[in-house]
Amino acid sequence: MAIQRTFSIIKPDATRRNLTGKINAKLEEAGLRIIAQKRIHLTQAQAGQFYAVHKERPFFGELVEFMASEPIVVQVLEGEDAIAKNREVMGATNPADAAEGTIRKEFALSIGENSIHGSDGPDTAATEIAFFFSGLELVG
Ligand code: DAT
Ligand code: MG
Repeated sequence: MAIQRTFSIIKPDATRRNLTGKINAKLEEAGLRIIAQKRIHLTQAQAGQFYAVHKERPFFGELVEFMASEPIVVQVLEGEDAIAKNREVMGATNPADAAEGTIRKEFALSIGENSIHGSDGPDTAATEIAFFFSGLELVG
């Protein structure tokens, strides 16, 4: 597997509880390098655009409201097989199903307030990185 880049968000439930450092430590321990990172506060319109793929789902309104509720930390992670590796260290969407040692198992509050986002494939990784970062901000 080649070196890949993926996109990650530390979500409002985690920034609110001051968990950015603990989550970053787990990402780094998994072998991922944080090559870009910034703290931003999305508007509901921006959150809706980012999660547009879920707009028909019953939880969409709740998701958008949550993601715009408080600041988030957006990141680009780089490493061997980074997309799958990041999904593994994140754990299952629902923390009740997440494996021991994963970020969601340790920190998530619920299926909605689940502490972290990670791209689910190469195409979404590229689109999501470009949504938040310019090429100049990516320092590999
Ligand atoms: P993931 O974030 O693991 O890729 P997803 O892409 O299916 O999961 O959903 C995006 C986010 O939407 C997820 O992190 C939390 C929220 N979500 C998903 N399913 C939900 C549900 N059944 N109820 C409430 N929120 C949900
Ligand atoms: Mg997803």
